Amino acid sequence: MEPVKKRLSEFSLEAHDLYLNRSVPYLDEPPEPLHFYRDWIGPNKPCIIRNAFSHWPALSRWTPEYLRRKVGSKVISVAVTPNGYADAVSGDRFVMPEERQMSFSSVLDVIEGKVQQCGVLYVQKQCSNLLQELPELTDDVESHVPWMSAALGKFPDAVNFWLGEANAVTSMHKDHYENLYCVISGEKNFLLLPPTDRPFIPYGVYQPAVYHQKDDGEFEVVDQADSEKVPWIPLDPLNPDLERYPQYRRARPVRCSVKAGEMLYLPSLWFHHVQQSHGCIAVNFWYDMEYDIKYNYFQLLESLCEVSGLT
Ligand SMILES: O=C(O)CCC(=O)C(=O)O
Repeated sequence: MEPVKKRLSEFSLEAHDLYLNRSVPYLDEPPEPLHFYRDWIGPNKPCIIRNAFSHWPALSRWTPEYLRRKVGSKVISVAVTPNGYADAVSGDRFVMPEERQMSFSSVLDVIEGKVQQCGVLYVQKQCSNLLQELPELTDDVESHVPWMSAALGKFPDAVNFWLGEANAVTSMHKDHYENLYCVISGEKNFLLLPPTDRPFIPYGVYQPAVYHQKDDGEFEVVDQADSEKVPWIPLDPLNPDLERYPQYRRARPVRCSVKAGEMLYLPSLWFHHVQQSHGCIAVNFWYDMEYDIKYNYFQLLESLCEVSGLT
């Protein structure tokens, strides 16, 4: 193995041996801001925090009946796909969902099995959709997480609302956000990989396209001819094609299940793949990462992967 490649692989193994946990640890109460910065944000390690939002009315209020009453008539953006995979590689395309405007109650009709729908629905628009599209629900949660805002010295960039069917999957990717992911009802299953496993994670560059459901219910894939190609991870970590991507054998994914009332701290630049129980509801907070500290470090890792041909 060439020296840079070899060193990158060793670096990843050392990170696992020296400071990463084999499973995601639990904290039993919300932390002090300084302690959280020192123990989790700085070292960039995930953890699950219990009792961090037990005071939110949403935990007991957000039943289908309450949501229908409060926001049933609101029109919201819903991602619709034939197979549950929005923003994912399919063949030689990076395919995004059809973004459909639907009333909240018609989404609930599908989730509750009252109406059959061809295609998979996921309310997942990541533009602070809780504040933008469902402001009537904000009194049931908080607009930020006070100890996180204190630790980082800023408010979140986005507060997102998630509600989806069991087969709605989020394909593996990473974000430049410190993510506090709160499950209100149901369960989310995360598969996580640290940024130091980057040498084992394949990337390709794909023509972007969007799904479109035709009048007969069938989906077609429509190329976005004018858009630039998108770098994305073609590998499905649930069923990795190791013949094609043998380097993934060396990756060490960590799985965790985040249950109602629990909050996952998902550090910036960690790769994640997400599944959920049917009708799971979650709210998450994206705090922009600190570019000068973490970003430069992981950007260097990215550049080394590129020069050594590990893309
Ligand atoms: O809940 C999901 O399906 C995806 C969450 C995610 O990717 C994120 O919060 O960055």
